[in-house]
Amino acid sequence: MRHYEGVFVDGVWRPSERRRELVDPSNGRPFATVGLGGAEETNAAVAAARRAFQEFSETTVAERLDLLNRIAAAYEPRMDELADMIAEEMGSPVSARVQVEGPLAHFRQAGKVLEAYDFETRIGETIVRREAIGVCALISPWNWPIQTLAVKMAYALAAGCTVVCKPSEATPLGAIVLTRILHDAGVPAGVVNLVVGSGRTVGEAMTAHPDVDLVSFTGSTEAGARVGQVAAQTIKRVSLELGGKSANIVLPDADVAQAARWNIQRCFFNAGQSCHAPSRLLVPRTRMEEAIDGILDEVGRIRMGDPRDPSTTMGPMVTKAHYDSVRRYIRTGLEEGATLICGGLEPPEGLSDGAYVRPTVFGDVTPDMAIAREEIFGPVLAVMPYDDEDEAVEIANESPFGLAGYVFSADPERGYAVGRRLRAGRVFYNGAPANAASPMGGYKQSGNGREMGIFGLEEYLETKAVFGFSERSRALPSLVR
Ligand code: TXE
Repeated sequence: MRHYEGVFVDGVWRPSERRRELVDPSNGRPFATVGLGGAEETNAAVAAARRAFQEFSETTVAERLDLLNRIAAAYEPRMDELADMIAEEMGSPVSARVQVEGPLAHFRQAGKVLEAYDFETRIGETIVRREAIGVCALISPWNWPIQTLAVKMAYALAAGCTVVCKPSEATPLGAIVLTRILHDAGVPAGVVNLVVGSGRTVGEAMTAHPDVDLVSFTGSTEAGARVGQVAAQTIKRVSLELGGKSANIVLPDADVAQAARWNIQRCFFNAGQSCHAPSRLLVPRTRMEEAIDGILDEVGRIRMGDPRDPSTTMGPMVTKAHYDSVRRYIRTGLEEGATLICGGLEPPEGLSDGAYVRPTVFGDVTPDMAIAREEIFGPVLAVMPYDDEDEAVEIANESPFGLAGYVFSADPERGYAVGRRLRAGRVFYNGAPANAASPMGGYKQSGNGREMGIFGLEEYLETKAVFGFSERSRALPSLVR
């Protein structure tokens, strides 16, 4: 069994007595252990980040840009290794290349944003400066184990912040390798620190720490609410990217079967373990048959199996506990009286050792059902009929979440008009891809703040107004550039 150290402070890996066993979800077998940190290691990591902050926050844009470029160059050749690691620790198939290609795109994009960003602007005789906020705690989940952390790291470093990272204790290996890559790329000691540990101990110790200026958290709404409460004691800035129950409204003028096929691909990507998953498909009541044809056709193309096999398109759930939770929702859907279109509780053939759940689609789902309201975070889709556009928008917005929305229509004007009415942070028209420069974040209980692009950089910046410098009197060299 391999062993990994999980505590990296001030440029040094620290051995730890406490260990956690990591289990391969495709076969239930333990394959590695990881060293865990606690409150003491968290304090040491925050202290190292604080010491490093003064110098790092005064680096020039050109220096930080060079650093981001070196990180991207060091990361790129490691992508195959990282894809294998994600397959092993969380079960996302190696064919899901975006899990490892996304982080590269985000390191590069953060560099582009940094290069073009104006850290000083003017309001009359006032100079408005944007400065690095300070020491940041970056807390990430298991479902996109590298990307979620890489995005936070990229923009925090671009801003000139120093960081203490805590990946999910269920999937820490990607973060450990990422930290090694950053170290190899020349990130100075103390600028990036890592403490693997539980949310309750390490996560809360970071959040409560008076020397941490910002917490950027991605995870469940429950844990996000707790982060907000704990952080309030020290008035730190909190950026939250939380759960979703996103609706896809297929308008009557769309190719309904095609939209339903796309929905299956998108919703069941990463076995449904993505916060943006379109897990509610809203179809005109009179067009339901076309939708079901498209759904069954596309579900038939899914290849479940070993995530290391390049032909696999769907792997297991991340852990046995999560597998149990997803299956509880399937049972609830059956008890609530939804119609099972495909899937269900039966384990997929030949895969009973792993945490595999059949791709499951429920029809005749009504807005009051738990499977329509709660985030399941597995391969379970709720198909909901509607009678007119207003009703579709109402159903879509009738959710405590507001992360993403999807609209399919042959008419861009109509699609845009519906998109404007959705209470969600991102709206995708006709299945358009997102781009790395656009903001990501949610309305309502899907979170606070935005990641990525200019908006993502600004999360890590404080704003200072400096009065008394007219255009002419100011011959000061910029402190930033
Ligand atoms: O998440 P947690 P879990 C949703 C999804 C999933 C459910 C539970 O519905 O089924 O959450 O997953 C850290 N202070 N999402 O239990 O606990 C934790 O250690 C500080 C959606 O795995 O939220 C980990 O690093 N940190 C989501 C991270 O939070 C705390 C992605 C996420 O774990 C903490 C993941 C605390 N009090 C789950 N408690 C998305 N937005 O995509 C936990 N953590």
